[in-house]
Amino acid sequence: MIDEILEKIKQANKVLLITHVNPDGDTLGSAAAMKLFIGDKADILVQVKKEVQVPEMYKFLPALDDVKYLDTVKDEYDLLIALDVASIDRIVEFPREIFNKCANTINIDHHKTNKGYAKINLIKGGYSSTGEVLYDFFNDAKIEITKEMAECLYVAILTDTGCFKYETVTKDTFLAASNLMQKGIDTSLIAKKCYDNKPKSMITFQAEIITNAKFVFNDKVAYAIITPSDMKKYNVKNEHTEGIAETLRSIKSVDISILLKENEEKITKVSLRSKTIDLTPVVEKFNGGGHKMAAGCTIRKPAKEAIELLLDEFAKYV
Ligand SMILES: [Mn+2]
Repeated sequence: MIDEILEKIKQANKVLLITHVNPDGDTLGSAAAMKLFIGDKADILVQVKKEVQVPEMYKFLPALDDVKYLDTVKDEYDLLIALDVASIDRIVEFPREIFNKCANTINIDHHKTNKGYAKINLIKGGYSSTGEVLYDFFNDAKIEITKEMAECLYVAILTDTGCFKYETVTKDTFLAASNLMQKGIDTSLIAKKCYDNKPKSMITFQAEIITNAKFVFNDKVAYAIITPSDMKKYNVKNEHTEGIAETLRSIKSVDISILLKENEEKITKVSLRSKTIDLTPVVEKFNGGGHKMAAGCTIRKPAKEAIELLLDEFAKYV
């Protein structure tokens, strides 16, 4: 499999590295590391319009200063590589179209729910992050990980493990982090850039959303709803909702936290977090995916109706 992937990369004239919708540190860090390895013939696709830009907190990553956006990407690639993209639904519109018709597609991921939608699928279900999958890939392929690549992989692992907190973390994850640190990266500075670098409006916005959260099933389940008017009131971007579900889960009594984001079309994007309950059977009912304790789905109903459907499901568990 590794040789096959290397061969495809070598043969390709132009490579598109696809990150998932609502890009996070894992998908962006993994794509950036891959771009640094492949070089000039590779472009990274960030699935937002150009005016929205790469999430501010990840702009410091090497290789993310010049990326393609949904409105600037063209059909000019003979190899597409999806990184950290759990299902084909996490690629939208035009890029999904070109992905489906391209003869050479690769899917590198760590989601257990990934069904292997590409021609070549390197999926290590249960790994901490796609960053760790790539770390193994580079080592197995005897590709030297440079300091810049190490920074990207470290951000991928750090952010996808909630700072090495989640149960997906193994001794190999720490070993990978340790080896990446030996490349000379400043892990303390990276953590500050990822976590202590938020705009004031993000925190005041989140404070209001959290204040209005609801608690049900004896405070075991917490949920918060965000509407387009909330977003406008604080003038925040999509990425500024990151962390709300985790904050609600950090409450002692809460096992499951749910963040519902309703858009202008009354479609609701749902992010779920749990402490002990496996979320995957529930999100799969709504065609979503993810991990046991961090998953998501999209429900084509207003948030108030979506939460009723979800609570009906969780009534069976809590
Ligand atoms: Mn990931």
